[in-house]
Amino acid sequence: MIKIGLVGLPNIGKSSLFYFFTRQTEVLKEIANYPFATIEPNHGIMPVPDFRLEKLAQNFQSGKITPSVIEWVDIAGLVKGAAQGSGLGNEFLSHIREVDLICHVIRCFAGSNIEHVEKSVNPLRDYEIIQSELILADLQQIEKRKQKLQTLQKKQPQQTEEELEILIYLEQNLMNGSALSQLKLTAEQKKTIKSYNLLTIKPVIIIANYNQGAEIKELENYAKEKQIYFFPLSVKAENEYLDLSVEEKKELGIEWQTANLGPLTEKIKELLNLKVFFTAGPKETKSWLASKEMSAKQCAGLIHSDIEKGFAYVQVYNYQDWLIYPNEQQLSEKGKIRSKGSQYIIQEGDICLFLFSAR
Ligand SMILES: Nc1nc2c(ncn2[C@@H]2O[C@H](COP(=O)(O)OP(=O)(O)O)[C@@H](O)[C@H]2O)c(=O)[nH]1
Ligand SMILES: [Mg+2]
Repeated sequence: MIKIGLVGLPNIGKSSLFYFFTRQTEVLKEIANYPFATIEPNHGIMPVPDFRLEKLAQNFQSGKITPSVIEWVDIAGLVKGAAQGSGLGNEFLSHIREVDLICHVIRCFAGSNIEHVEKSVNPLRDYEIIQSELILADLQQIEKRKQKLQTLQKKQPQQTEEELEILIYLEQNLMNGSALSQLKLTAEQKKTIKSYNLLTIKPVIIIANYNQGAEIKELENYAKEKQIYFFPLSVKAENEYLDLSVEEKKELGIEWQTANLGPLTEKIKELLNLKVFFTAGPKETKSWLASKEMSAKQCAGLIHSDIEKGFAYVQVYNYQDWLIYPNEQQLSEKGKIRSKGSQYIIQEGDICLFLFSAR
């Protein structure tokens, strides 16, 4: 399952955001106005919104709708000096190593009643504090590997040379303050450095926790310049009005406080190179998240290992075609239903029926 880590300073709304995404009530006791209310990471899942799912389920009169899910990880706050171990920094940084994508959560809301570890609200400064700690942690990791290779160098000069060159290249960029995700690395280079489990190589998004009137422009412009996806959200208000409908919110004049998670999850899909395919029928309509390059047989394995093992073929048509020819007879007449073998690469929006022999 795809894991996304909520990363930021202490006491800025990470656990509140985790609750908004996952509705996991156990975290409520950790939403508190003091730093480090969260120590152990919280894990929870969120359904990926997809308007196509509802439409398909209606068509098939499905008894059940099951959206695909992603996992959010609420990680303890980092402080200045985390990479040197301040505030249990090393432990918290190690929790970030386990996620696929880093979601920087930045406090933009004003209000002196909520303690700020840096004593003032300054979104861009806070982002840079966290980013520096991630860069420092990567530099340490690279230094360790370099030392190891340098001792090996005398014995195996050829094997170590190429890797050392990559390490020096990464090191230089980190020392200039660049995250490794900003570099264009070849597939070969990526493979070499995969085992170091670096932090700044992970894709990044920013969530600005703001309220009405909060100053977010500077951070937003910075994100734009660096081509980092920027998503403003008013976490506290969202949680307060969680159960209100849009109409009820309109009556209260707070309809602006409904975050549309569609664009956010679309961006996550794009950054992690994911696609969605569907299985649909009267019993259940489901959406599935898979890596873009996954074949029909591999996708079948996401559903059940037996379907992968006994894979015969997949009967497939695409959602876009279904919109134009909304029943199987028309689809079939137009040649839009195809039978594909195990190596077929499932496409975004494919509606699949996997056929397999039970063994
Ligand atoms: N005024 C205001 N307070 C917030 C907002 N988001 C979170 N808080 C408060 O900030 C404190 C810390 O929130 P929490 O979610 O525990 O932050 P974490 O330490 O980053 O996990 C709690 O008292 C929250 O109620 C917000 O958007 N506005
Ligand atoms: Mg917390």
